Amino acid sequence: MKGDRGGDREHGGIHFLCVNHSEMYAPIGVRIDGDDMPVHNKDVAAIFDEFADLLEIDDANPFRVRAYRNAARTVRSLGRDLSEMVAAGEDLTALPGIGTDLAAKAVEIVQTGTAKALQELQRRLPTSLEALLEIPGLGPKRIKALYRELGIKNLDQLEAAARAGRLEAVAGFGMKTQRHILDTIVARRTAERRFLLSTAREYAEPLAQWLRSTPGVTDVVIAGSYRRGRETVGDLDILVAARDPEAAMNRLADYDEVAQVAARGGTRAAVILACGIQVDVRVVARESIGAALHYFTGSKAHNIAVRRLGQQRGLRINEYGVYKGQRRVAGKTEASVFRAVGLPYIQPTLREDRGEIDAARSGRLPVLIERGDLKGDLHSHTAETDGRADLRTMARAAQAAGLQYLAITDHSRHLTVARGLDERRLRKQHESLSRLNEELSGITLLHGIEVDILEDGSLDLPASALAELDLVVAAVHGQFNLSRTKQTERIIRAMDSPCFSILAHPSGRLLNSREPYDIDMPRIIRHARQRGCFLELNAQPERLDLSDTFCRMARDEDVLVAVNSDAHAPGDFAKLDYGIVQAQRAWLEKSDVLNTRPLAQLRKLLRNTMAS
Ligand code: DGT
Ligand code: CA
Ligand code: CA
Repeated sequence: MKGDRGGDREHGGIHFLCVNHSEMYAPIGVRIDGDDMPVHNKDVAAIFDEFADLLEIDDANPFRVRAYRNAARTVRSLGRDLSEMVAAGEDLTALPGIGTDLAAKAVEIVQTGTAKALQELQRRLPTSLEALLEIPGLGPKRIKALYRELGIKNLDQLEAAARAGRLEAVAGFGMKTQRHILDTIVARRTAERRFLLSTAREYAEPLAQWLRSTPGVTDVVIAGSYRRGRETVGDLDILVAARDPEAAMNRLADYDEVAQVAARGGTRAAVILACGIQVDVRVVARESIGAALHYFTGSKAHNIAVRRLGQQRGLRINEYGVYKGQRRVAGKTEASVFRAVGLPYIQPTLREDRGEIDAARSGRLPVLIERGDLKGDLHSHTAETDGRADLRTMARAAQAAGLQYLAITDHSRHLTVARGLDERRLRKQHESLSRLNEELSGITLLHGIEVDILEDGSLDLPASALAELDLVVAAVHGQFNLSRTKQTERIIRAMDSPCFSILAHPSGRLLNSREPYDIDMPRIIRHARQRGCFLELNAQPERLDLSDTFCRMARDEDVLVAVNSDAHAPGDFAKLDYGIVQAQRAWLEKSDVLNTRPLAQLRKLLRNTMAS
């Protein structure tokens, strides 16, 4: 914010929300015939995935199915705009896994928003089948079985069949699966729709940039839960400081991706973007932007607590300013609002009424970790398993992201879908990695593994093989539905293995699609402290696991947290930003995070987790 230099910049702010991403996210100029919506990489990838799903339901050749899935992954992690490449006439077959046929389809999708072959497939199969794919545990194979054997074509029929107990008759479906499917359908129906922070960002930043380019607009800030860095966002709240509100409103209505103007007044509007996100826009006068920003950043609970403090001082606080009687005493900057109630500036990531006001009052606000504090990353993959790039490329990308060390932690053999490593391949990787380390300067590779925690809590590789490594990252990748006791015991037993450094994505949740598994997380956190091992905060925007509350619990129990990218591609180190925002929401300081340690110190801490 230009007008608020005394505000979040000075105090650190949320790193990624302050960076100017206009180049990366500027709206693109490609137009679809008869429609004005640009096609994003995400849309192309979704169509490739849809191809794969439908082909699989249709019993197509598995190699064809896999080709589409690989293409979807390539497009998703491309890091460049496919539509720009098409517009520039670049050769798409140069991309990994994209042959002539897929390249032609990609061009067709970019230019028309769809593919003829897909429409043919859709005509052949009931389209409502696709909605079934949204139910966790229902893959194309099972959907095919339901369709062929019970004639189930849509969610309603699936729900009815599950209620009547008819699913059990189909091979591969037990009572538990049936119960699970029913629960999920009901939960979906009632859950309000929220968007991942990363998805919100993809749409919010170009819109903000668009509004910024309106003559007379001096400031545009995305407030609300987005600015607080919540893992999911219900809607976007954008504040615009402008001389001419009317011009700003017209500009908003002209935006490419506005699908519907739900409400419009002189200084406020609510629009719905094509992707389904609602955006509330408010135009405010420049002198009250601070007060508006504080108000619309929230959270509501935080606002109420601040207002109460104001009342004790005889102050009235609203979105226009802070008032003593008729006189306005603050509101030009956010910092001035806090000052008026006797508080230092509180960063947006802390504003949840979770103790930040007391901490501010007594001068005990945490000095929050920032992206620049990270010295390394302790969880990443290469093409040896399910990553996209080789050791050297990943090392260079980590270095370019400002890191000094990177742990390579590919999957272990049990995870066959990822071509997990057995002892022999692990040893071979160790040799390549050691050789590469001699050659590299400015970045050091550590050798680890993301080893599967098996159902009984043992690790997927023997201690003798693991003991050769610098660290062991361990994770649950299956049997998500064990009872709470069994699941908790499983993880605790794993932690007690001779080599166990970090528990990766501890709850297993996938935001908006998979619930965390049922475990006693406080007990796991306490056990980690006794064992002297660490917990991960996985920075993938659909994981952000540990959650902010458990992450804060780990801090309170003195368990160091590793903020890891879980990178599968060179571009993935950018995701560390999301992990940092989540860490801030958990009140973490630099000293609470394992991978802020210089390499020598880190090695010592890791060595203590490994059998000697
Ligand atoms: P969301 O959209 O569900 O992810 O969460 P928020 O926090 O963005 O909530 P939203 O969009 O309903 O409102 C944006 C901000 O406006 C909210 O964080 C605080 C402020 N606000 C909204 N309603 C009230 C209210 O009734 N009282 C106060 N004090 N503030 C409010
Ligand atoms: Ca909101
Ligand atoms: Ca709102």
